[in-house]
Amino acid sequence: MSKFSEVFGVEPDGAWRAPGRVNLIGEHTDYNDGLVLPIALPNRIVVTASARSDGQFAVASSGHSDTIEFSLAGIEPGSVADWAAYPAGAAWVLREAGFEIGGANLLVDSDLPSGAGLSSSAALLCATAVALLGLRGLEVDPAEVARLAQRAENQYVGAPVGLMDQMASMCCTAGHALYFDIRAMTTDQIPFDPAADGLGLLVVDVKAPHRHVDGEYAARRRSCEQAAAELGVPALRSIAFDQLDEALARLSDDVVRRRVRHVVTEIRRVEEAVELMRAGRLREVGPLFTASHVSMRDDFEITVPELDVAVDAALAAGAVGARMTGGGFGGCIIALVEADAVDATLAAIEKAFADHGFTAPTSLAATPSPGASRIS
Ligand code: GAF
Repeated sequence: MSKFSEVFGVEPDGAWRAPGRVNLIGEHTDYNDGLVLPIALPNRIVVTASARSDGQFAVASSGHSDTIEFSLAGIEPGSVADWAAYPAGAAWVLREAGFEIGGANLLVDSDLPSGAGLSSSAALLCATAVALLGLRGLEVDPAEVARLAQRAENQYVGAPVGLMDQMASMCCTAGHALYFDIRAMTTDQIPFDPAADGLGLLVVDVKAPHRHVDGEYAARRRSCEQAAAELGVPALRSIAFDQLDEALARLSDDVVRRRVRHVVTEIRRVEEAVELMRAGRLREVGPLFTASHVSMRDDFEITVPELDVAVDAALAAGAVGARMTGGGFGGCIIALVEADAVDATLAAIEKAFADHGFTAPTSLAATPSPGASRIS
């Protein structure tokens, strides 16, 4: 008997998957109307589901023993807590947007580490949303599903995140990075094949405990909004790179000035990275990764010692570039390394962690993978 029929006493109608992501470059730029360049990971969340006609939801997970139940009519922000808030948030946002989703039995399964900054929250929201829509045969544009998932995370879960992670989970394609311009709401698929340049992309989970993540993320976002208001622009994207010095001179607070410098230079780095990748010069993207990390360490102040030690160790071992990826305060680093140096670079990071007395890091395969889809 399948796990699904064991838990719910019926056979599933289908299964849907949505992946996690690593962002190649463009951090904390999404909520500033900027540019991002994520790839989707092979690691994903799968939601197996059957439709119900009674307007009730039952949600179970292979990682948790309880089955959580709620009714479609009764879901309001705050009504379902803990991990089940994500599937409930997806049902809530679809109901709010007017989709007839009825009820459902949902079984969540994941090989995406949570708390590693690989966007497991967005993947769970997206996987649930595509499952609930798919059960009813409702066709919705992937970018629209991403926006709905972001709205659920902002308004139901209460996390003030931008739109990068949901777009990565919905819109990435195999073998490509997703160049997403948030202001224009346009996407472009940029071929990403490090092996073709004799390189490898190493992703390392530094296993750092997340420290004050939510509060710090919201504080960075507020600083950026405050700076945009002071500068009289709708978002920091409106400050062109060649206007940066003039804009900085108009800001009174040194911390806010550094936050702005990160965002404006980071958006420029995304443009430069994409130009280089389009020209087949991936190796030259490495120094942009490293400059991005320095900017996040010194100006945006979102790194932790484990992230800095991992980046420094990768660079000392010969990586062509390395940076933390995601929201910061823990999570993962990425390093662009010679293809035959992947293992040696990981070993150098492991040794540096042992020397510092840090928890041993783990690594992940980062093959650029497709966005959300039905799998059965
Ligand atoms: C987190 C958020 F969810 C994203 O929206 C983005 O801001 C990212 O941090 C930083 O680039 O993953």
